[in-house]
Amino acid sequence: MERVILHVDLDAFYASVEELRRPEIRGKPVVVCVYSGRTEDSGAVATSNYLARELGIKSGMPIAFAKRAAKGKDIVFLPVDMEHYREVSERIMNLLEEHADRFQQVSIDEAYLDVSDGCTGNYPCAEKIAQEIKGEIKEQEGITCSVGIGPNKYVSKMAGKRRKPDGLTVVRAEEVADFLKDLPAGKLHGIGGKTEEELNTLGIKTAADIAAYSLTSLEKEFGKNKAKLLHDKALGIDDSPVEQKDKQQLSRIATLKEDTDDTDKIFKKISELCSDMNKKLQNKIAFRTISLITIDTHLQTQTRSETIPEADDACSVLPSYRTLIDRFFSENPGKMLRRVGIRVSGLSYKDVKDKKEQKSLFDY
Ligand code: DGT
Ligand code: CA
Repeated sequence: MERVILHVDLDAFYASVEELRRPEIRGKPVVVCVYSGRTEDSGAVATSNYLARELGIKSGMPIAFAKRAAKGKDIVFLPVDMEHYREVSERIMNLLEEHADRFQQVSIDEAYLDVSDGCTGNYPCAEKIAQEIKGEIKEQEGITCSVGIGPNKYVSKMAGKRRKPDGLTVVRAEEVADFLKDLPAGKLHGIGGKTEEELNTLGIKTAADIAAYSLTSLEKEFGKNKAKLLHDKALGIDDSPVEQKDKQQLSRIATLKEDTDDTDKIFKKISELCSDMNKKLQNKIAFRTISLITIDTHLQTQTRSETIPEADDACSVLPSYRTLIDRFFSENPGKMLRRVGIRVSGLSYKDVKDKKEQKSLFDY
């Protein structure tokens, strides 16, 4: 069966999410930072939006460097809010999973979708799915993504990198060699800077150069395994499957009717979320840890967790949620909440005979 794989990567993820919830910063360069707290500017840039990238501000850069590049310009610096990004990510991943025969999340904002069952060797069919996905993410979450489509995971990833942001790039099996040939070795996913330097000293610069170099000669330089890996990267060969994995946690979040510090109203919302969570658990997934997620009127997210004896009914632990709510307000007197959520983690999957049945758990 000729496989067709999609790679989906959200554009400038943390920055896009911040722009969405803070209309006042839209249209400005935005830099999202992990502040270490040692001094005012110590820490690193997690990501920047495309306007900030034009000023040379990129992921991993020390915040102090970024501030220097930003001097005199109207740029927004924000701290990371991981809890919020995870929440958005989880909703998007659930949406993506519904479009795939097999689904593999690889990071907070990246996933592979194997659509081969419905679209065997049929690229227009896969392209239609990609368009649907882009439309749904834009409509439901207000952000863009870039999609690559190819005959395997590696080619789909490389295709997705070709056009960003909001890109869609299709590389059919017969186009792979041509698509890769002029790329510098270091741009091939999985080949690092050090290997690129070693290749360059052998006069090997591009994917085509690697492909033209005999495997035996490469083996002499790099050993058997790495030589094969380099050849595969240059030729676009990748047999690895899209691996459907069990989820590690499940959550449900909702907006309260009005901002409130009334614990009864909050508890009522939590009870509704527990019933909703049970539809997903179906008595087939047990959990060991519960968390209360609170988002206040200043958009600050906090999480409080408790480890419990294993349970499979989210409503059976409501008394523990009541305690967590009381704890939140005793530690945050005067705060008003806008949104609340629950999370269960430390999951174990019971009586799930095969992956197909497991997938149906998430299909409702
Ligand atoms: P893109 O995909 O080039 O449009 O931009 P991003 O921002 O989505 O970058 P990506 O896909 O490499 O990473 C996804 C998120 O992961 C990104 O929004 C922030 C976080 N991230 C990436 N690199 C770093 C890093 O070096 N440090 C930290 N703390 N976070 C990072
Ligand atoms: Ca991304």
